[in-house]
Amino acid sequence: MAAGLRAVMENAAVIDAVVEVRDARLPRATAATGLHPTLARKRRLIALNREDLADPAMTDRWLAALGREGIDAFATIGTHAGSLKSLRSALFSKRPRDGRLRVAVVGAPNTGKSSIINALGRRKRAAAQDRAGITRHVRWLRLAEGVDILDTPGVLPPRIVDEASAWQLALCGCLPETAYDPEEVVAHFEAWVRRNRPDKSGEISLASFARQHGMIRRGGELDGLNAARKFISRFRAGAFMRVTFEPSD
Ligand SMILES: Nc1nc2c(ncn2[C@@H]2O[C@H](COP(=O)(O)OP(=O)(O)OP(=O)(O)O)[C@@H](O)[C@H]2O)c(=O)[nH]1
Ligand SMILES: [Mg+2]
Repeated sequence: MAAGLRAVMENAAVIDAVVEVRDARLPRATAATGLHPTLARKRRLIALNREDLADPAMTDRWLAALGREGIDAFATIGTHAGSLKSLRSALFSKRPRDGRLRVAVVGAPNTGKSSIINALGRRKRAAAQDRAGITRHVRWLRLAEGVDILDTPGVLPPRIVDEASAWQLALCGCLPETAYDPEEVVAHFEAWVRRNRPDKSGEISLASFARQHGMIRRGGELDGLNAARKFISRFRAGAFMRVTFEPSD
């Protein structure tokens, strides 16, 4: 088990709340499953992170759907501390009057967990302290009086919920690079856009992307692999469109 998840699990008994970081474009496939049974019973707050890259109307629907389930959910941009204000206040409001609230962050790979911890902990980082009494090598960042956050997030495997999950997780950066073929991923995305976003299908073409970027081998053949890699990295930077692959209903 990865060190971060081990730290979270080992501290399960003293953790009061869990912030589950999901990718707002794939809120189902990046849901944290397989949580320690002790952690599964804790207060849960969900951050739909990378909301800047997701379809805003779909994010609103997700927030409403999670709200109907009684879950505190927030749309966040892990790299912008300002976007974490509501999440931060929700954590503070859960702080027990006579004690402290200890928070752990968990989520699928690359969903923005570390960014969120850093952004939440920024101002109080100097006050971070080791608590050898709880678990060695684990640091708690003091967010404010009474609220501490475990500085190592727990990484949980994403879920392949349907056939499309694998390429969508790959495209969004939640699978290791060795786990997918970039050209196949882009081909799936092109087909998805043709079906679901015909308005954009003219813009989403690996062949024209490769040509635009001069990714052509001697002999005129497209350098598909390198073009697909570059395309994926441009997608992740939000160059093409805001998109949510999984609807809330
Ligand atoms: N556009 C955008 N980028 C983000 C957001 N949050 C984080 N990032 C970027 O996404 C990348 C991954 O963020 P991390 O915070 O390292 O993600 P993580 O979940 O800790 O990743 P692992 O530890 O590898 O599982 C970084 O390049 C961040 O700058 C966001 O809300 N929007
Ligand atoms: Mg991290």
